[in-house]
Amino acid sequence: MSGAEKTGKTYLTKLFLKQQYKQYIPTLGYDIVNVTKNIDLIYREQQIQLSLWDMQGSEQYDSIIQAYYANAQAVILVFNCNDRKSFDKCNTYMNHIKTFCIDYVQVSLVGNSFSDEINREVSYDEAVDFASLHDTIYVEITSQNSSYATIDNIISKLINMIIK
Ligand SMILES: Nc1nc2c(ncn2[C@@H]2O[C@H](COP(=O)(O)OP(=O)(O)OP(=O)(O)O)[C@@H](O)[C@H]2O)c(=O)[nH]1
Ligand SMILES: [Mg+2]
Repeated sequence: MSGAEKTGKTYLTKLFLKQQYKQYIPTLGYDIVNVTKNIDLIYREQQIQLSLWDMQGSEQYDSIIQAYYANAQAVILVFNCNDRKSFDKCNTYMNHIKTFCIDYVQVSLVGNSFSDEINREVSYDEAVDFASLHDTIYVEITSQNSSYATIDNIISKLINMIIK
């Protein structure tokens, strides 16, 4: 889980874990969460061990964080649709992913929109274009679909792409 500050990386991680998270607590470095997950494969259900890394968005210690990309099989790159700067920073994150991750890393771009639509600073089409430029899928999370099912779907799809 990567992306700029206050884009909702910890929020989405907690949503996936079905844990409450209201007050903003900046992530320092990273938090690792290990979960067992049942995943539907074509012929059968399989249990996998998932190690989810919730990274800090702050640029402090950025160089240390980059080293951890080498271990990632998938990256969920999060920006805030109401914060243009967080979208612009995705360029840098994509460059980091290309430089430090394994070649076959799976990436999902997530636009997290938790303010009113009137405050939107990044359009859906622009985000889709950026994602396709980088051969990734784009998913938008708004207050209407901000649920366990949405984040579970994103993570399940990535796992399926890794296992394929
Ligand atoms: N309602 C709502 N609030 C959100 C959502 N995403 C984030 N927030 C709030 O926005 C603030 C920042 O969210 P975090 O998840 O801590 O952001 P972060 O990307 O982990 O930030 P860093 O750890 O500093 O990189 C918190 O107060 C969250 O409760 C969302 O989808 N819906
Ligand atoms: Mg955080």
